[in-house]
Amino acid sequence: MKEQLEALKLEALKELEGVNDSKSLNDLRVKYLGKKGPLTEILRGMGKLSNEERPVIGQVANEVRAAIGNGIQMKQDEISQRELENRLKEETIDITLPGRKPSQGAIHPLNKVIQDIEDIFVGMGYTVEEGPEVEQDYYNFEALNLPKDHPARDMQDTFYITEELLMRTHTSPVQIRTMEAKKGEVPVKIICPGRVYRRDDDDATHSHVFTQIEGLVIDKNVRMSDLKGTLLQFVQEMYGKDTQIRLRPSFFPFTEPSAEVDVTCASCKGDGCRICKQTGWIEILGSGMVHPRVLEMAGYDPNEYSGFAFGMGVERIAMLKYGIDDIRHFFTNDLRFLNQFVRI
Ligand code: 2U9
Repeated sequence: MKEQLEALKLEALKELEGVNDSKSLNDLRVKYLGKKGPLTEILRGMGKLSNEERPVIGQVANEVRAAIGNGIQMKQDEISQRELENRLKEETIDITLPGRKPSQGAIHPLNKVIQDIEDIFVGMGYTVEEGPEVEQDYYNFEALNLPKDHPARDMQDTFYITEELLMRTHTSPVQIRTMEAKKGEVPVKIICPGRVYRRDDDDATHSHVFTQIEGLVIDKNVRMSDLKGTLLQFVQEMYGKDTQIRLRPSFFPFTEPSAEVDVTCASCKGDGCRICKQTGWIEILGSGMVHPRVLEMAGYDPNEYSGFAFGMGVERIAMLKYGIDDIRHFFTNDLRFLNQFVRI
């Protein structure tokens, strides 16, 4: 029986040499050490041995089982190590491959220009005020000296919601609301950015929705020269120190006197070109001294206080600054357009 056990050991260890994967190794374990294996069979027959033989054979059987078990364990370690190495080799990541560039967002050019204009006026001591886009007739028209029969109230020009409610046609109602809230207190020194709406057919230079920034200053002794100095400071910060302005007489119902403001053409430096229609000047602002009736309606005594106001279309300012030829580019969100402004 001892020889039988030794032979079994040799046979198992020999077969083990040829095993190279986990499944065959497990098959071998079942074959030699399993319940139906030869070793179990031999051990089961030990009862028939004499008392002298039993411990000797028992010891040999245990040694054989340990030897086969150890061999299997060593093989298992070897296979596991090899399988791990193979997996690591297959799963290696090529860190030299170039990565995918994440697309980067940016501030919309229109918002950038609004921020720039706000910064310039905040630097001059103004605060920024906002108000509703759906507005009452009183704030949009009546309080701005545009009485019921005024042509600017025409259904053709304004988006009416009801007889008394409309989409604001300018940001001036924000100034009226601010004056009302201050109850005659001075100074008023505000700019009001926001979207405004006009019934217009859209083309390269017109949009039925666009952005305005208006400004208002009210105090004692505010004069036309204050308006002119303020606007000169603004355009020189916006377009460069060598920019000049000129004021042309104009008419608005809410200002008297009123003036349109031109800047020297940055493209031709005043020589005349296609952009300034050969004049050397480009119109960018409307302005004037606040009409005494507007002051009075909002609670400011025109004999004690005066003020100036101005308004500009932000898209137009941005188009001139960046050489954009179509206002619709601001609203169509074409990435070929927007990507040009990622780093302005
Ligand atoms: C109050 C009093 C006066 C605001 C003004 C303009 C002149 C003006 C246009 C420029 C281009 C509108 O965007 S645009 O089409 N604006 O010409 N706006 S004075 O005057 C006010 C505002 C509020 C209480």
